[in-house]
Amino acid sequence: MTRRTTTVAIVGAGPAGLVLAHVLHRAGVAVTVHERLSRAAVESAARAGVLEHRVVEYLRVFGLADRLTAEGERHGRCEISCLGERVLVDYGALSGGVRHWVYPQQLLLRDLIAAYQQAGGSIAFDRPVLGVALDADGRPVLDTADGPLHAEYAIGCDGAHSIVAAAFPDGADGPGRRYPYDWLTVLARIPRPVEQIRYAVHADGFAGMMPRTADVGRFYLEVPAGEDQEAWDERRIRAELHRRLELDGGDPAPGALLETGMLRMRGKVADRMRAGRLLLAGDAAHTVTPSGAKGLNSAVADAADLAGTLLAELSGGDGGDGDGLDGYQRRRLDAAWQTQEFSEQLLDLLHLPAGLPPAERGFALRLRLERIRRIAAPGPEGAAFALAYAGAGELPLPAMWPSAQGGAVATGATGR
Ligand code: RFL
Repeated sequence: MTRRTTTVAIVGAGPAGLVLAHVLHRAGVAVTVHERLSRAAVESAARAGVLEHRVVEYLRVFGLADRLTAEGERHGRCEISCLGERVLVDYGALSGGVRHWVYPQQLLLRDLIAAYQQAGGSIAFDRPVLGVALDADGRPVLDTADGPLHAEYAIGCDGAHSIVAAAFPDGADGPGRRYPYDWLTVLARIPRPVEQIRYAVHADGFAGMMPRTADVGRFYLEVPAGEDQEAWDERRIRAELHRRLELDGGDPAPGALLETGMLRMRGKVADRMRAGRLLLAGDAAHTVTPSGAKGLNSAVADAADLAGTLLAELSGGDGGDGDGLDGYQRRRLDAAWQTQEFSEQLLDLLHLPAGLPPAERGFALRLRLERIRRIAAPGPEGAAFALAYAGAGELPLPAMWPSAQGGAVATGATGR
């Protein structure tokens, strides 16, 4: 049997794996991508949908944002309601023009897969990687249904239960938090688009409404941690969304419920993203709650940094043992903690402290309203929130690609 080899073996065709594969492949690197699910399953799972400014600017450079920018919507405002007051946060203005794009994750994946194939790349769908070992030289060997695959580098873009992370000799596990609540998630038909993200801070628990497409919206309801989904029938979900979001005639009320689920609220950051020639990107290294819409964006930001760093390593010919990949790990772990901190602040704002006696809820809500007004007002706090929320700045491009803005090539440190 012939020995199967590749330079970079990517495990997982989610946002991190596909962006990384695309950039490396376009630069002429031999890449394999293994995905355990079918193409149809990958292209149909509804998850995130709010894309940061800098992520879209990065995708544009590689011609990966055409459909997104044609069909997606720009969003620069959100509303946070509390004690009957709806506070408009015009983060597009507070940030000096930085806004989100709204485009569902499954459509982005569809575009990324099509573009990768068009560029001559191929993805092994329905092909889980069953294990990863290291040979005598520390090079990864992937166990696949088609036999062993020998690689120079193996990249775990394989989500929260990463098989590549499991192969780290000293483990990758880092600190995590299980929040004292979960979010019931609802995907529903809506009669008109959600014009802006709505966060409702409410005595009975948080509720949220997020845009996805013209006729589909994403809704969230805070429920006790470990809550059984059976406890929430359609009538109860609708009634609670109406009450907590204070939906009125001007709001897109949820129509047919397309999907409901229970999101177990957790945050986690790995202790390391590199062990020799094994590397992690995206959810494989860090998971964050959807409060700040950062999961998908962080995954693409990891992929962007790793693509440039790997290309520099490969062209430097130092066999991958130089500082470059440690630099990737350092920058992206710092970024992961910044993202956790941002999302945690938002969670603190949106939820009342666990176990708060009913008599003290009014006080806690009034304090939150104070903070919401500060975020919405021009000034340092509003600007800091707006810039972090909308994802200001640039992701680093590999040295051989011109910057999206046509200015200097960015190769240095990444922001969050
Ligand atoms: P992904 O997207 O999880 O992709 C990992 C891919 O790896 C495959 N895989 C394997 N393939 C081969 N062999 C193996 N052994 C494999 N093990 C796994 C998986 O099938 C999968 O295709 O990770 P990536 O690329 O890091 O991207 C991360 C984002 O997808 C994620 O952060 C967000 O989707 C999180 N998230 C949300 N984020 C938001 O910002 N807003 C949201 O509303 C939102 N909703 C969600 C979400 C995540 C969800 N999941 C993971 C439970 C809703 C859900 C249901």
